[in-house]
Amino acid sequence: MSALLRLICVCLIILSATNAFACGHLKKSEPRAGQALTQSPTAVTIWFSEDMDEKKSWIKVKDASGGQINDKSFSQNQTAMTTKLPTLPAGTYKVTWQMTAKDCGHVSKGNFMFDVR
Ligand SMILES: [Cu+2]
Repeated sequence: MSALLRLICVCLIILSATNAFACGHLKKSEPRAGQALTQSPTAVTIWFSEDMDEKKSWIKVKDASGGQINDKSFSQNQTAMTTKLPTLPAGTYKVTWQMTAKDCGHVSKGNFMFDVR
């Protein structure tokens, strides 16, 4: 392989890795990660940096015992995922999400907690 070809090859690998990393990251959430609320939130919303593929994106909210307590629904513009919640008793809750970017199909995932006091 010539030096030039090798260089192009390395560049492509770096570019694709950077793209994968940049795709569909969480911009903000409501409640925020680690937030302690004095009242039960009515919903959890996560805003993403890109449009998502609805069929391959999801959000789950679980209580301390691991029981899932939410349904899934999406906003219209597809960069935000909102799920409605029933009235939550005091406790710690874990939000787990997966987001598949519509344009490139890259999958991002993450989780965060919030408290109701
Ligand atoms: Cu991507």
